[in-house]
Amino acid sequence: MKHILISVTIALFACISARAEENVQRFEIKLSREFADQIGNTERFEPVENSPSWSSSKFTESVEKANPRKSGKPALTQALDESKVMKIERIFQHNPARAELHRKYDLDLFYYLVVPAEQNTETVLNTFKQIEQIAHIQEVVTNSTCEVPNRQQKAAMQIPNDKEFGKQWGLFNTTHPGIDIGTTSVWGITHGDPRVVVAVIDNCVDIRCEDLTQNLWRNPNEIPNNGIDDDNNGYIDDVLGWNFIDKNNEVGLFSASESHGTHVAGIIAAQSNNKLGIAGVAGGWGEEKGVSMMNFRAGHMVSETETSIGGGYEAMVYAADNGANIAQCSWSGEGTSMAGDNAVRYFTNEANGKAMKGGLVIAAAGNQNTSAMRYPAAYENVLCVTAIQRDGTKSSFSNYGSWADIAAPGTEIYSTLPEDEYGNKNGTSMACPMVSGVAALVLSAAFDLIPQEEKTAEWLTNILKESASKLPNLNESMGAGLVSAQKAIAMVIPANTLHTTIDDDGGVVVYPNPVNDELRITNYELRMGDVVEMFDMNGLYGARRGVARNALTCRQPNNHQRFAFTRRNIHHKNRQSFGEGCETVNGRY
Ligand SMILES: [Ca+2]
Ligand SMILES: [Ca+2]
Ligand SMILES: [Ca+2]
Repeated sequence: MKHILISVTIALFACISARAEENVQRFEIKLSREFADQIGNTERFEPVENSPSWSSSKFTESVEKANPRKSGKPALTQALDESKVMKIERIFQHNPARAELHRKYDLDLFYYLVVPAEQNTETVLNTFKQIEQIAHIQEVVTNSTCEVPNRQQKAAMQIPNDKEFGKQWGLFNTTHPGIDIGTTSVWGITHGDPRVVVAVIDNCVDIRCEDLTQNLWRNPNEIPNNGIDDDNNGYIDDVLGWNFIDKNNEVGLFSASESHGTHVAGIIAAQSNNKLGIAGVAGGWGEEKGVSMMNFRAGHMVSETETSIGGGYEAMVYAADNGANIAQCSWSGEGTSMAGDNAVRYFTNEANGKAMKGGLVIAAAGNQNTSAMRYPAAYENVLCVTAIQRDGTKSSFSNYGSWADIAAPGTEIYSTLPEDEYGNKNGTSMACPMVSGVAALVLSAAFDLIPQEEKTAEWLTNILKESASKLPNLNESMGAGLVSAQKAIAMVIPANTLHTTIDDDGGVVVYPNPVNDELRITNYELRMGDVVEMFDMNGLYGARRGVARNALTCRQPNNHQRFAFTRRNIHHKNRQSFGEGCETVNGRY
């Protein structure tokens, strides 16, 4: 029973809702199509005022019309009265602009049934299973964030400055080279495109954080604060996202202790290279914007160690309707929900962002150290993310199993916290946004390169899984391997689009780095002392690290020529001018 109570999310104020709804239990119901068409698009139903009965309520009057009362109450009215149902409320808000699509996925059929806690759960389930207008009923499943409580978090907080990047082993691992997601290898190609929208479906995000403000999504067709739903999407004044807990447009920080979403958001798109705090995986570069983050209040704290995501699937449908292509879900629950399953299919097929056809739901595997499936991660078409630690082994808490797709750093992950703080967190919650960030980088690199129709959830999933790095101490139950931005981007930008040019000093510039093990320059007239520069991890840190990182070797076409792989800042402002002599380079993987 406890897990039903804490999933409750509907009330005027979040802080009140957790308390006010402790005395209710909630069910997910799916109406029959015929009945739903009779009652129309109404968002919410309640019993007749000043009466405990549903007789003659708007919800039941259409039943009566269809099945005229012979004697006594119609069965549905009787069931509602017997179970003392307090409220019936749509799960997925009516969206006039996409109503037909919502109908195709049955999203208009799902409602919450709110019942007093003292009602017997089994009796309620059995009662409504007999009602012909109710096609499906189940208890509401609780989804909680996948963060492992970190008792030392406060001690780990540090005042941010540019040097904090050194703490982001997940992006650049100095103690175990190669056990990271390889973003530094690709930031010269893309650091995130603002046309790619990632929905950060989480408790809340401190949108005032200095390192986060630049990359926030804004609804381009909604005029703020005029009380009008300008873009006709069903939500009034939804400029920065939506609050599915309080049902209003207020997103942002609600309490400094609700730090989960802020930490997740920073991992994906904290502003990179701004001399401040941390770098996001797809957080732009200085004043160049990274991917756009759509924000929600989709959950709230229920105890110091538990945050319930009660509005996760509602936010997923909003994200699908308003331009997102990635649904980033660092939360999970142990049961399936029919409404949730439909929401996932809707996002996968119908998300209307421009970066791909449909979208990809990316979800945390959960932190129970078990192979028992968690959702949404275990739904079909959802990319399930497990967590590893700095040495390339499984994080002790990470779930695993045949349903796992890919691994990412999830232990001691440094990111943004509310009110411009920074600190470590642990969990598959932290691994998941690493993968969402890399997925967003892939979509950014592919935005103008590959037709939208070809870029499906399956396409993106295959790229991420096929390019993942196999780690010796990670077995298949953790997924295909460690997510690799470097190898994923290489699959999008094939070797024959490599560019070479001669820079001011006469060195040959190869861009991007095409090789894992060998670079062979075949028919290029090189001069004595020519320098080959690699735009890669070796480019950013080559001087310090040498070129051994990717086992990079060079076969010299002529003994008289000297090759060197030297340090060069990968973010080269003039890279657009590189374009000649592609055929002179053979990169081999
Ligand atoms: Ca709107
Ligand atoms: Ca408006
Ligand atoms: Ca930063």
